[in-house]
Amino acid sequence: MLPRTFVIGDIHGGLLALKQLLHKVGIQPSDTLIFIGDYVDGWSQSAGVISYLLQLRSSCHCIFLRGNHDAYCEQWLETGIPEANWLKNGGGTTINSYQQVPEDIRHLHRQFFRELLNFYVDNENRLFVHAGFISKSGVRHEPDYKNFYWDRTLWQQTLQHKAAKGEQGPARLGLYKSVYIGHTPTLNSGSTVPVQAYNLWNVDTGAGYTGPLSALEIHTEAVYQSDIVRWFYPNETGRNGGAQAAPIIHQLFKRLPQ
Ligand SMILES: [Mn+2]
Repeated sequence: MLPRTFVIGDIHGGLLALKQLLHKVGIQPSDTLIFIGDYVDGWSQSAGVISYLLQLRSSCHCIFLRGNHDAYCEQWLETGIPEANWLKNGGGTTINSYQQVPEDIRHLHRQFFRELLNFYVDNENRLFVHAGFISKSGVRHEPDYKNFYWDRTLWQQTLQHKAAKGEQGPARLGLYKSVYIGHTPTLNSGSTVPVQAYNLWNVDTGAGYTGPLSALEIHTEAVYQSDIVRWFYPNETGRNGGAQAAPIIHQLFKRLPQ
């Protein structure tokens, strides 16, 4: 089997779904896993997700990107002070998940968060970044590193180009062979599977809300998915009250026309 590289979407505390997904993938030591970020906030196992990811590094090659939720959690673990905006965005579930976590483990987690990458460019000029970037000259010229985990313009502009049937996406996409992001659930555009537009892939299939967790193998474009993550946590609401649950589950695994 050729070496495989998987991009894995936003996990948001859904450890049970992550374990199921990796079981379906059948991880080999020769595999590379690129995690797109947002490991925490949502389901009740955020701290457990981080401990699991730390262990996973001994099974295969792992690359961990930084999501906006991870940046909040990192700051809280470093200072003990949670940002108000974090608490409004699911931080409370993460803080709860750390209640029984002893200091020596927290120390390892701080190290994990510190070492997260804001972006990764592989040796074939593929870009992996949690949210996006705005610089016309590429990620190494980005005016504010927070854009890497907060930007929504790259995804929104790409969808606008697609809606207008443009031959190309935003010019900055052309700087890379392909670009992989998470951050904005594909559920928002009616899809429960990773969405490709031009050379941009969005692999956040809304695991924190009412979607599954997804892995995309970048050479074959094969998609692997967990079950709907909320099914693993029947007494929880995840990142919202599940208001979208009915219509989304109805169209489970239906791939939108490209
Ligand atoms: Mn995000």
